[in-house]
Amino acid sequence: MKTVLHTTRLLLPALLALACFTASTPAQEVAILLPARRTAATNFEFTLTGPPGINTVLSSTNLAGWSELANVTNQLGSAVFTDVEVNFSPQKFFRARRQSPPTNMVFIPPNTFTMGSPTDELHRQPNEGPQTIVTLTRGFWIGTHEVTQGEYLSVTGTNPSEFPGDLSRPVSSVSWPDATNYCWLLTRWELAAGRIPAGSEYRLPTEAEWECAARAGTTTRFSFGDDPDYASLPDYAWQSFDGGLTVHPVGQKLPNPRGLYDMTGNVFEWCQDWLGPLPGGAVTDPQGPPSNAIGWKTMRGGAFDFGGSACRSASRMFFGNHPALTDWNLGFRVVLVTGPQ
Ligand SMILES: [Ca+2]
Repeated sequence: MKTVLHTTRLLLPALLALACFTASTPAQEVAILLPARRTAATNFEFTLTGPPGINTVLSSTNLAGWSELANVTNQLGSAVFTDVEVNFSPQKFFRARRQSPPTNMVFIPPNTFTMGSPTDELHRQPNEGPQTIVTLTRGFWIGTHEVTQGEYLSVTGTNPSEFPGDLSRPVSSVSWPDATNYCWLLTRWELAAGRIPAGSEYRLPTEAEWECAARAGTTTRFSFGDDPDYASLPDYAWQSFDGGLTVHPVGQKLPNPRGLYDMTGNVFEWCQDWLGPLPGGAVTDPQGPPSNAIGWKTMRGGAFDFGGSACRSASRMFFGNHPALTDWNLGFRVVLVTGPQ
């Protein structure tokens, strides 16, 4: 956990807010609080700048005791937060503490991308359309790798994989409830250890988040191009051309442009959403349909025992969410999000 950069003092004589720096201590270059403008009788607004990540803003009335005021996700280099109770104290001090970046995760900033495949994409399936313009308004962290057997074992105390031995291989044979339970346990663990701020949550990616991360800004069949003859695919994905009938240690193939490994191949990855048609048009922060009549959840990315078509960024597969339904080629990766700002 990093330390404070700047402390801002706020004086409120006769309800006139005045902000000024009183202590500038750039001990570690992580985040800067910039004063500030009054937005209402009780509100005062700050801008936080620095690298993307999660910051905890703390406040104090005496520089001795500090309390957490808000968690702010700095998504694009700066973020704004507002203290709505600033008038309740004759003076108030603020500082920002950047949470240590999660290990083995990559930050995906808010963005707009096209989900699904065009009708002329080679080996396209009908459920990949209509193409939908998706805007994700919040950034999120996503695992660099699929969750490994070692990680799963350390959190749950079990390893259901049908391929025991090397714990650096992705866990599979996990049901959708197993995967979401892992996320819940990991969240509790990391909160208790103080490694993520209050309001943060590990969970499965939505389908839109998964495809956004997999595409990494590309519109081709794969993040490395269209690869019509699948000649380049073995450089990026364990799949039926060279996957054998087993899972492989994570991170051995080339990553996508976001630095994410095995987004194509190795094991399929559970998503949060129920299966349903893509909505088409333009949508914001889609979560999928509210339910699925026969309990299908979506999974993405292809697997060691599937052909290259299933490894395409737009390819959509599905599997039942019953606790007894598992498959040796089906695992997951996690995302980390913070609470409302
Ligand atoms: Ca995968």
